[in-house]
Amino acid sequence: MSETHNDILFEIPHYTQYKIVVVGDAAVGKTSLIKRYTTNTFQKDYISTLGMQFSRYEETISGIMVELFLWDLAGQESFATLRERFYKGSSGAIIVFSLAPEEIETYRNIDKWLSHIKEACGRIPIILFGNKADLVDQNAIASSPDYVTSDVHVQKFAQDHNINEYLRTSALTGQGVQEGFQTLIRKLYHRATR
Ligand code: G3D
Ligand code: MG
Repeated sequence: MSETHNDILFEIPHYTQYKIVVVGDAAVGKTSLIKRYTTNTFQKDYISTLGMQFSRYEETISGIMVELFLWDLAGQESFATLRERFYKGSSGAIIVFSLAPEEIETYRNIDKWLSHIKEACGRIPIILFGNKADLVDQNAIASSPDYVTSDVHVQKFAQDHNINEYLRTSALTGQGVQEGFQTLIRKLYHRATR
């Protein structure tokens, strides 16, 4: 019986490190999304963040060892000095807004977050999360153009603003969270190795 030994010719996994900033208005779910991604649990009673916080997280994606530093802010982003420190060295960004109808202004404020990112980091990959998708009729926003945050409008907005991708997410159910973060990480990796 012959056996091939190809299985021992594995490639040593590449190691890489990224800082990712997660931005968006207060209470859209930034901290919950980071928690969901890094621990896969939704904690209702998370310890609220003061100033900036970051989580360090390691994982292997497609054979690549990735060390992630996920940063988010707790409402004091108006201080320019803090902002500079917060954004410094970011490889990529996630902008979060809330799909909840009463939080529609969080969608209108994306422009502000985009300009902060551009100012501090230039052009880096950006993914847009429409969070709290569990609170809306997703069939309606996916199929009908009648809502401000209908997929068709948000996707157009994303395209017009050089945002790489838009996903509906929920930190509560986990919908889109894994996919969203990993889409960004893959984008960063391919960008770095091009
Ligand atoms: P922030 O870090 O952007 O400020 P948080 O936001 O993660 O602190 O979340 C703000 C509130 O929204 C929290 O509620 C949290 O439980 C809730 N939340 C976050 N993500 C989701 C989601 O996907 N779906 C739903 N239904 N709620 C979400 P509380 O009541 O603790 O203030
Ligand atoms: Mg927070």
